[in-house]
Amino acid sequence: MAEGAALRAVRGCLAAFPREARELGWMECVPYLDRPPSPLEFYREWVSPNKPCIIRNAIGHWPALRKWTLEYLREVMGHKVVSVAVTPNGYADAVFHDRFVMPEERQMPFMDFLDIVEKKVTSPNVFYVQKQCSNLTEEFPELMCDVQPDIPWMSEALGKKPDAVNFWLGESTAVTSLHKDHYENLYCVISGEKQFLLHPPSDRPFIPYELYQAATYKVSEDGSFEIVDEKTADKVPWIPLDPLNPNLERYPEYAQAKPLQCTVKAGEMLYLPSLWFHHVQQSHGCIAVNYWYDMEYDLKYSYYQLLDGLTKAVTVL
Ligand SMILES: O=C(O)CCC(=O)C(=O)O
Repeated sequence: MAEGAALRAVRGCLAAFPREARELGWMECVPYLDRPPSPLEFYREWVSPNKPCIIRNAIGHWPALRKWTLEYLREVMGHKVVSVAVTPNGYADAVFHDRFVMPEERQMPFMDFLDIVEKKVTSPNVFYVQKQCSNLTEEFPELMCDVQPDIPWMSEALGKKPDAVNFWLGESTAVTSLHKDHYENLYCVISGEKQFLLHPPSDRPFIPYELYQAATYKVSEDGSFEIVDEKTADKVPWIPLDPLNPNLERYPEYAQAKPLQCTVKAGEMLYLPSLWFHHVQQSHGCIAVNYWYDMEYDLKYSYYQLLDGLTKAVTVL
């Protein structure tokens, strides 16, 4: 076969793949479970087939559900200095013009952050406690007694403990841009609600990535933000597309992708499987805790790497 025909054949296979994968296991919406499953059942029905679900009555016994008001958090944590992501537009870790821009990571007393969330103080900027890297255990250890250090049935199902337990609290204007990672993610909403837009890993051929110079927002003397390039030579691959308002002229393939959308309410837990693309928004002052369990680097991972590699190869050719 001539090279051009071979390339067309590979492109055809990649374009057909998301639909074929969907036909095998598509869900119109994210299903609900009424209670936490047994470890074996959870592994068999959800982790192994890499399917999301929302689990009710899994965290109803956590004191956090009753205790964690902004007032309570102020009382327990107010004087502590914590890391807060600050941006001019609500997008931390996202593409802005021709850069991949990370937030200013500001160290500030938690009570100053709460003043902004509660609108006691106004700021033109957007603030989000979203440090990840286990910020709940590292920066908010006083709150650990109100939740659990791990989710026992998940730890048993996977045969390991979570790599990170994260605390999330922010303004409604703070948005997490579309991305994916290698965690089996149990996302628990304590108060307010989170809106997720999800794509299965099989949608990869329709999801654009581009390479960007890494940069960070820095506040200047006059309070305005500048974007300062990182010194690293490596460019960052990131998704430039806003799935809520996709530029289909620039990324026409995305029109064929079919996102799932769901809202996770207080007391509910979303199982967000590894390698799923996710875009996240929240109600103002929403409080959440999530558990990142590292995925198994098994055949599923290798197949995804192949899909990713082929998609990149036909995009640059
Ligand atoms: O809650 C968020 O804003 C983002 C969560 C997320 O992207 C993650 O846990 O991987």
